[in-house]
Amino acid sequence: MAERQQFDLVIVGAGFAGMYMLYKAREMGLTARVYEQGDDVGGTWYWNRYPGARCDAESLAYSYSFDPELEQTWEWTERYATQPEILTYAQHVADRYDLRTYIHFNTRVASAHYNEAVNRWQVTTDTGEESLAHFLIMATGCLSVPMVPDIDGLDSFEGERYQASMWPHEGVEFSGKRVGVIGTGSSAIQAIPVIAETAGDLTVFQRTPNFSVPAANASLDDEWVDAFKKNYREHRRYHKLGLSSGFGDLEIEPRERTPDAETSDGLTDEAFDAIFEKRWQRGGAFFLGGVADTLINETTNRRAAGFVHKKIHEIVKDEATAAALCPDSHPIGTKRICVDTDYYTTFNRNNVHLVNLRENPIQRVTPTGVQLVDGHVDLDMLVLATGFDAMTGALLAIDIRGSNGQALADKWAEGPRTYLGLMMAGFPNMFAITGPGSPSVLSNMMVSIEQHVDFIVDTLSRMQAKGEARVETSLQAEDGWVDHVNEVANATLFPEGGSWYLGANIPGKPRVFMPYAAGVGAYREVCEDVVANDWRGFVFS
Ligand code: NA7
Repeated sequence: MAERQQFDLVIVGAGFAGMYMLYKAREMGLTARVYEQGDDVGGTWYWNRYPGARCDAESLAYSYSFDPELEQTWEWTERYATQPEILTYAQHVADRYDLRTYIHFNTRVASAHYNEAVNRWQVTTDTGEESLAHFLIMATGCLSVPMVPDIDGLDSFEGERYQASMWPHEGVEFSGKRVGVIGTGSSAIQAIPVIAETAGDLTVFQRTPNFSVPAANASLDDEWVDAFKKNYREHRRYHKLGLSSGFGDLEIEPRERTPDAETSDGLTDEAFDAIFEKRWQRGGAFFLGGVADTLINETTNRRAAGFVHKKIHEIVKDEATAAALCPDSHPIGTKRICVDTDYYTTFNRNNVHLVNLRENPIQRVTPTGVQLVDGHVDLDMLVLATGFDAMTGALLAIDIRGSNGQALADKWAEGPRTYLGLMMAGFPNMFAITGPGSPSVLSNMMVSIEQHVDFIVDTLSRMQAKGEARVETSLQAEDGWVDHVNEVANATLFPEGGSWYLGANIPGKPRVFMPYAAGVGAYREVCEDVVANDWRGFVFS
């Protein structure tokens, strides 16, 4: 057996979570090793290089806040940053803080077993490395395990085949080709308009239509950015504390993003539409926040959905295509709302066709295309934009065992259970960054990542100060938190969405609403209260 290297921390993943954790660990004088599957930093922004990939949170908000100098000197060029620009930013951060020295790339963690006798995590990798870590930090991302659909004959396809989230680094040529895209989630909705520009012919295979709102993306104006940056600290404060789930604010003056109305009750159709029209024009996922109870009140939700349906019918010329693009099987916002550039108008192009799989399902993929119940679509290229095994997929892909050899997969057989999304009872000294049970994917991930890392750092500092060697959460605290997360979710329309938030996109995955739906401000208050009460729910020894 190879000699085990010893570290204070082993961090799994070198995306934005792993990089910030590493930075803070170094600042504390701790030894750390990061293992990363890719050959560079960036996590989700390293892998997701499909055409049109960009963030759906605004660039000035979707960035680290920990170093005021970094945020002042880095220059974003567009309201919503493209994947290449975000990746360049991640690389810049790695260089600026000299992080690469501590990261082993092209290395996948295979197992992590807690050894009670020595109070250490034994970590093994697919490259044969073995290490012993006092703390294990899972920075594995919420959307990092691609979902490959179980469609008959998929492997028989003889044309080019790509998964949106595993896009080739050298790029892909569409011109003149007959391209098929399966899926109409955020990835597809970003990719379809770009592919359509050069493809000879594009067929979109849609099972469930999604709600999408215009991004109103634009180049950032230098003067505007300078004015915004004068108040950057104050903007960040709103992102962290506000109702806005940590997303950005287009305006120069920092302020809380508030809804235009508390409820749709008593609003005339004209007044209701005026609220949403303003937000439609302004662009972005803020659209949904027009009326405060959109995700709670069925009537408000139905009216907001109706507004988008009207927009789709106004934009898409072919009546049958417009009708097929209108989502009618889930409340708006209960699947992640998409933010697009020219998605609906793309269906007015002569080279773009929509196949409504609900009426004409896929029977199988053939060597030359897709066989539908009614007809065969000949293809040169097939793009799978079919999503991810979200939130738990990456954690469960590693053989993680806690006290008494308990496997995380067994503990989570009925769905994920955590305290605050940070720790799991029976898994001492192991933290998950943006784990299930925290705001994570319902928030600006940067805000949530920084908050979790800061919480972990505070916990480690406390342990250093008190000479404590082990921290875990109690079953009681975990049970209470799981009940609370469910209670919050059940007070909303989210559970009706049939989304990946619930695990509903993965056959056999337990249906549990995984993120914490109370918002980043409320969640931060809970965490601060936990710390103020001597880390209530955590047990130190
Ligand atoms: P999503 O949002 O999970 O979308 C996946 C899409 O793929 C969705 O339209 C699915 O339809 C479709 N899908 C999945 N399996 C199939 C099969 N077998 N046949 C036809 N269609 C299928 O993933 P994205 O990557 O777009 O976005 C994920 C997040 O990344 C996004 O929210 C942003 O946060 C970034 P379904 O709805 O299941 O009928």
